[in-house]
Amino acid sequence: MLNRMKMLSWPQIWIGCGSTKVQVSQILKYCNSRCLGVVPQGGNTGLVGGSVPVFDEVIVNLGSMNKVISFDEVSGILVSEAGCILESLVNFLDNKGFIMPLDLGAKGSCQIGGNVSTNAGGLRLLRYGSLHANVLGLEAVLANGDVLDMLGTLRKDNTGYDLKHLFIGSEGSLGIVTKVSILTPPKLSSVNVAFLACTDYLSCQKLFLEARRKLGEVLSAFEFLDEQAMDLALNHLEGVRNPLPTALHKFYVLIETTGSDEQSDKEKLEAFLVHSLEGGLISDGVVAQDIQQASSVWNIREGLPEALMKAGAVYKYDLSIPVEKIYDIVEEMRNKLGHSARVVAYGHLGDGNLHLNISCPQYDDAVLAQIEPFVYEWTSKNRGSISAEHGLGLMKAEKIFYSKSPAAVQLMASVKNLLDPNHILNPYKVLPQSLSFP
Ligand code: FAD
Ligand code: 2HG
Ligand code: ZN
Repeated sequence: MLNRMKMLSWPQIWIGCGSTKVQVSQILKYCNSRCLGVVPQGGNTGLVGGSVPVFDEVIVNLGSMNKVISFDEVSGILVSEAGCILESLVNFLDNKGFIMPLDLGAKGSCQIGGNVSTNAGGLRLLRYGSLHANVLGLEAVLANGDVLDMLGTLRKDNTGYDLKHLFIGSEGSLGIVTKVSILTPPKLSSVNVAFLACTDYLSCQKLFLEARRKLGEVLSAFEFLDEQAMDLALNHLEGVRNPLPTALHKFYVLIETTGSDEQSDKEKLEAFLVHSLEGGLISDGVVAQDIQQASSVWNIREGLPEALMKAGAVYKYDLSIPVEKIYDIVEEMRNKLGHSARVVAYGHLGDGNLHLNISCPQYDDAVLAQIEPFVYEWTSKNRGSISAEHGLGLMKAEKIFYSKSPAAVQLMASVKNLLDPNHILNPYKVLPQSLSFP
């Protein structure tokens, strides 16, 4: 179906300064008329190979479409071009007294268009919800070059099907997102970060329940890492030190609260910590005393993907699992693999999202055969998702049936066919090649 171009290197189109949807439209019209594959690309930080070409597709990078279009200081609604780097939007909003509703370790490189296209989760989803809740509108260019203006800025609009949701999380397979309108929360003055140790996973789980009960509306993040993850951070990240250095604990939990009343937020957190210590849920802990200490605690958690990359080869899994079962798969995997690989677990415990990483000195088919399909079958059997927040991209496209029914996948294929009948947009990604397209 696709025309292969005889090229020695990938054709890349950097949407240049002052570029517009019209140029994106012209590129897609041209490629569509010649059945040339196109890879939409943002900051290229995706973890499933969605933003990289497989053969000779044209790369359309949105990096230079990086302007803020408008910001409403009353409603907190931000409208920007898709190529804005997440961190630059964070800085823009900081000056206005607002924050982005999402935050992730890749914020210095990823783009808001990439975030929307992957429906990125990250470190604040627990508090502010997913991008399906915060994106109010978007503009997308379809495969045939048509510009679809859905750039609404309304919180409520029930007129017909809400088509923007098709583009949130479809990983560039249905259109190129060129503009985004997003609801941003006000920046609150009191932020507290605690780093705690637990002796077993059940305590982490109970601690989460207690945190929801006792910290209520101020709870803004609940992240966890295990002993192996901490060990990796200490060995591979520069300038990282253990805030609880007396011993290596089995589990660590990072809790952040964000509120508007410094004294009452602090008191709430302290009461929660005393209660958790007395109840035996935590065995040790510290509360960051200033912004430097808070960011050094966050650096441990956010630095884990980098620590893994430095440690050698890594097999990465991003699983949604009911919170009470999250650590079962980690232990089963450790039993299976023995000493042949290192099983490292961390993630957004508050969202039921485990990042299961299996680290080895080099890639090894024998190790992989022990991991897959076991990890997918286990997740499917426990009604989890084989991709909680990273998407399917190229690496997981064939695994979709572990999490979606054949009927649902077939309907996805029909939608793809309708919007991109020549299948030029991000070929080989998201949907399995085995699929029969109507
Ligand atoms: P890219 O990697 O360039 O692209 C990702 C996908 O979106 C591709 O399929 C691409 O074709 C498509 N795409 C990009 N831009 C557009 C566009 N304008 N229109 C249409 N399609 C487009 N992810 C999380 O969910 N939570 C995390 O906490 C998190 N932390 C991370 C930490 C690190 C250190 C790293 C390296 C990655 C992390 N990620 C995380 C993964 C990644 O950063 C996110 O998926 C991010 O949203 C990708 O944005 P990007 O601009 O880099 O997109
Ligand atoms: C995170 O939460 C990212 O740090 C990356 O989603 C997860 O490295 C990973 O597996
Ligand atoms: Zn994550």
